[in-house]
Amino acid sequence: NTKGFIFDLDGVIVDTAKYHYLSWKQLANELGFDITLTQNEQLKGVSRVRSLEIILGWGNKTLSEEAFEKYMAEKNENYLSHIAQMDEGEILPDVPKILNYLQEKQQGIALGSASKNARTILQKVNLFENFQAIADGNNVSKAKPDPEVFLLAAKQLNIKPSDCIVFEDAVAGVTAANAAGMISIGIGSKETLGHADYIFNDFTEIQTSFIDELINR
Ligand code: B16
Ligand code: MG
Repeated sequence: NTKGFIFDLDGVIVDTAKYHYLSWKQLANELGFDITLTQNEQLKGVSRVRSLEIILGWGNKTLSEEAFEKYMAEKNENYLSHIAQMDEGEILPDVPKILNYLQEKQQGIALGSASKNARTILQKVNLFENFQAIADGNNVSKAKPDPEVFLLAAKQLNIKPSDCIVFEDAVAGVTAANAAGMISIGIGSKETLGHADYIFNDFTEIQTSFIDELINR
């Protein structure tokens, strides 16, 4: 029995949301306003372009196309300077345990992330080799909640969508997984991820017996 297990990156494998926040905050400050951690929640799983659009809305700012591109590049440069400092210590608890278990059980393992920096981050935390397929912000045109990124991951694994399971921390990500016809597993709180098929606070709550159930269903 081979299933496809698709992992979101930010908020599931590593907590890069804090670095995205620092970089967006700096940019907002340059433009003369601030953004809060609560506002940052709304940027999770959202593409870089869409994030800047949302932030500009909060600050009541409009930018020329040229300035928009400049700020996007500047944000990413700043973000990459944080990423450069990352190592294996930033992998979220029990993620390696689950990845190793899936590998042992010869399951398909893929990444389904909105980030264009996904490969770099996986390499930094030394998990690149654990993934058979990577669908990320570089190979999709429609962002989550569109299911494109997860459907692409399934295709790369050569496993049909109904045999795939998605781990997601973002509202838009769970919606995307559901729209793809996959089993959705929310990593986070019941309040925000109530539309997921299963919800856990983090991977320490996921038993290997549960993984077995998913494999054999
Ligand atoms: P980048 P995920 C998403 O990653 C982040 O949650 C979101 O905050 C970010 O804007 C997006 O990636 C794009 O990232 O600027 O690196 O291309 O959760 O889908 O893994
Ligand atoms: Mg995420």
